[in-house]
Amino acid sequence: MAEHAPHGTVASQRHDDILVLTIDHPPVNALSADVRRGLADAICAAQSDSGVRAIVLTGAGRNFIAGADIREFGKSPQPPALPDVCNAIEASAKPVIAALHGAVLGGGLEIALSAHYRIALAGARLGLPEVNLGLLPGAGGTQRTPRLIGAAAALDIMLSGRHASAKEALEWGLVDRIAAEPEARAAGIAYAQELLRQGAGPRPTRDATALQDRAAAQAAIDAARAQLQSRQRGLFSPSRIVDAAQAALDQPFDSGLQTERALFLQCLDSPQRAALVHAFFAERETAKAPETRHAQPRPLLRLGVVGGGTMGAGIAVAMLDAGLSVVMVEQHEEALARGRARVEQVYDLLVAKGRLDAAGKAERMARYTGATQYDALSDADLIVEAVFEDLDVKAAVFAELDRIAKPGAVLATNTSYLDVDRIAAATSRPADVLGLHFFSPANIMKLLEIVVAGRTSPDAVATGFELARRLRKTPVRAGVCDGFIGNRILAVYRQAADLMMEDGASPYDIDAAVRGFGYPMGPYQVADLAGGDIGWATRKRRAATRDPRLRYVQIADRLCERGWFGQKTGRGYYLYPDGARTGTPDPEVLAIIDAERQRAGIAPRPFSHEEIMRRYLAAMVNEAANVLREGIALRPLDIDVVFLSGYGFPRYRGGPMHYADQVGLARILADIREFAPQDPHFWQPSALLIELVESGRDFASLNRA
Ligand code: 3H9
Repeated sequence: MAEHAPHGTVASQRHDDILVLTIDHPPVNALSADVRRGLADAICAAQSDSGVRAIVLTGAGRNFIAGADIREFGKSPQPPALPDVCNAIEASAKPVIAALHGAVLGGGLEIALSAHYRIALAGARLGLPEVNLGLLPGAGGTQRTPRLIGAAAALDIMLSGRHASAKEALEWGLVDRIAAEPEARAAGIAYAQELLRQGAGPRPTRDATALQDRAAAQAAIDAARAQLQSRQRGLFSPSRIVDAAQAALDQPFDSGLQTERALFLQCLDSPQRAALVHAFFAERETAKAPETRHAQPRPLLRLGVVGGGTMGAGIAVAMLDAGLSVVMVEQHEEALARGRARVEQVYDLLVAKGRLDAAGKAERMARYTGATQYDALSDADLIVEAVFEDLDVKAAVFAELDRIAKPGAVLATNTSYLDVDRIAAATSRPADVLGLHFFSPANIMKLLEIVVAGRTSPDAVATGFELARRLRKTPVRAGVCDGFIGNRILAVYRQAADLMMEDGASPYDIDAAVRGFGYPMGPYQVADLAGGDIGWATRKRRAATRDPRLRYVQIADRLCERGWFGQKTGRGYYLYPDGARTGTPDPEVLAIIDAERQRAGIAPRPFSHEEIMRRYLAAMVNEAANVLREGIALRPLDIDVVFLSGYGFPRYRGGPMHYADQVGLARILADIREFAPQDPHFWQPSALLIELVESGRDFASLNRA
């Protein structure tokens, strides 16, 4: 066995007549310029080394290669380009074997496809996730994949961006075999030795023949194109992916590569690519709150949930799914039985859909315990209270928790609005208290606002982030205020929508404009889905303390007074005849709105979709700037992640702060000043927005600060 001098991030090592090239570029072996150069040099050198008969490519650490280095996008490109490295690998006169483990993604899979043979460990995950970043596979992936596995499977993997298992990859023919060995390097060497014994030579993927049935391939491409409109609404790169697949069918390999390059560069330059890459890094950045750098999380073995309602049950399911043990406490047996039934219902549905088997359900339920006494929580490491949203009720629960919880237990309140400092004050240990704002359904929604109160200790905060990591949630640190980051900003842009509705826009126009921007639903569809009664109760509770200078739009109250709470009552802003899930516009609602306008003395005026969105987003961005200025959110990217993962903001626009930077903060400020004369109290520009515009800065500059 001979050691060669390592090529920077690519180490070469001889194993008899096999050259093993190991990409060693933590954390994920991304294909940065150094790695590309190292690979290209080593492949080139191997060609003239008479002692080398075969080459094995493998990755050090947990992954083969996670793809191109995303941090290089938007910077000036450094040679060699990845497509050239791939071509050099494929052109090798000596057989190249890719030995795959962990993540084999994007450019990483494209490297593997340029090799002549592929062997994968059983746990490898293979994918072309470029679409999630607004891109297409740009190093031959769109040309080699269909030639190797056919157009239908190639389009599936390229358009979904999903990670396929080694087993699925084998079925498709994306890999040649699954290794018996536990380690990729050894598996690669053994496979190379076997190939050499058989006298196997290079087998370029460009010559693969899975597109030979042209009619079948064309049918798959046509079907994918037909689905673009419904499945990939508003996105730029999916249609380019289909174009590239068409080129794979129509053009010789080398011109197909050129077409792919041109399409890739279009995607690379698109604002969607910039927004999606921003979202990718922002989601990783939010997990790094100051407390997580300096404090250690406390142990998290036994968890408790107080309350078996929709939220409590959803939180329990999220914990059980993460392999944790949960004790649920309810006031009495009946309520507890309902809580348990809610948990079971979730699993029964999954079993019915074939996504979970009976054993999986039993295994989860075995970690669930119910109790009607708080004492059952005495050895819990972390307890989440999820009872009725009322300060007094919650304070009473916390007084009980204070009595029974063991020293050091983290006490969390799942509240969407309430003052966590006051809840903490109900205990003798406010340092252990924090807010964990889950979103409904709690076992599905990714966002978790971690609300840090005035006296919460850093290690309690770190424990909240650790819980989020275990539950696979996207955590965002928030400070205490009414509604924290998300709901506080939501209240303001919802108010902007209500004002427009009273001034002349119909709820259907507003919803259509918001959907047109890329949201899955408009605000009135969301209201109907959530149920109008909850908001109505809150409004009644707050009536006495409402700022009299703010215009109060009463339309929602008129609907609620009629018992029109949305989908669950068959009508709200929309009609839902016979339990329909999609609503139809309701002329009676329009008549009620008209009557309200008359009562308020407003002559309705028309609103274009463009104006609706300008107002909706200006209100959102302005309040977000206030939230930042007050330190409720630490950075603009935290706000972006809240809206992307919890409020349906279109991901390809990067979140409200990224979007505002794209539009230009000066323009947003000008909009607010233009709207202000009609409603000066509502449209008050945030001091931070003014400051940024005057100093020529953007929100992104605060992410770097
Ligand atoms: C592409 O390949 C284009 C080509 O077709 C054509 C080119 C011409 N680059 O997620 P984690 C960082 S496009 C740079 O927390 P996990 C990440 O930011 C690419 N950095 O770990 C984080 O840094 P930090 C197609 C990257 O174990 C750290 O690594 N590929 C990249 O939960 C750990 O990441 C993809 O889209 C990268 N490519 O998950 C795959 N990837 O510690 C993107 C990660 O400073 N990556 N980082 O915060 C992933 O999906 C996940 O990171 C992965 C690991 C599954 C690999």
